[in-house]
Amino acid sequence: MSVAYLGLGANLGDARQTLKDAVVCLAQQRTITVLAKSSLYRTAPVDAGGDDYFNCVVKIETSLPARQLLRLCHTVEEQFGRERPYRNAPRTLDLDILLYGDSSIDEADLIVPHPRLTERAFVLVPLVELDGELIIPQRGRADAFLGAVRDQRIEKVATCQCPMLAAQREDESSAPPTASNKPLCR
Ligand code: A4P
Ligand code: MG
Repeated sequence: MSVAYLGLGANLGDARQTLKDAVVCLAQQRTITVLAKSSLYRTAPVDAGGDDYFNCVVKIETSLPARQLLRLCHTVEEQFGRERPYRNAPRTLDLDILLYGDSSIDEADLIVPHPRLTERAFVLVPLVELDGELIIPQRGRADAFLGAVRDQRIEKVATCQCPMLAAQREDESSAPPTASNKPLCR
């Protein structure tokens, strides 16, 4: 079994819902156990156009070798309607292998740790949320790179869009949540 971190991103269609569904899809794979999921973030496109992205990171345990995990990621992307008209095009779902144990892989179609991991707030912030002391092989602590990406816009958003949560936000300025109006979800 290996522990890996996957980055999820989307900015086409109902991107927020897609990320939630994609995490469920990953959790349903026999070869994957989802150990932890970061918050959901709304992020400005980096080196890309189109709408804002939604991004999150999941920590998984998997019986798959890295290459087979990449193949599974591509299969899941396809199931969510991923198309690749040009580089960094808006996408319904992108699944990247950020880290695979402490492996360093440098092959034509698989580079781990993900080569642009330390340059992107949309990856670093959720990674550090999951593990504040995370070490990136051959690069050191993940949180040491946060300062360099602080000008990239990233905002935590609620995973749940249920009416109860929306109502609570409207009420928050006037009355603090009570046991009766506190939502069960986050
Ligand atoms: N590939 C190599 N290594 C990996 C890896 N560790 N994980 C190869 C996944 N794939 C890897 O991937 C292109 C090729 O990378 C594949 O053939 C695969 O074998 P792709 O999924 O077609 O495209 P991609 O993931 O967009 O490519 P890339 O180069 O990884 O793009 P980036 O650098 O990840 O940028 N802004 C915001 N706010 N949020 C985003 O999610 N994403 C991008 C994509 C740009 N800007 C963004 C976001
Ligand atoms: Mg990708």
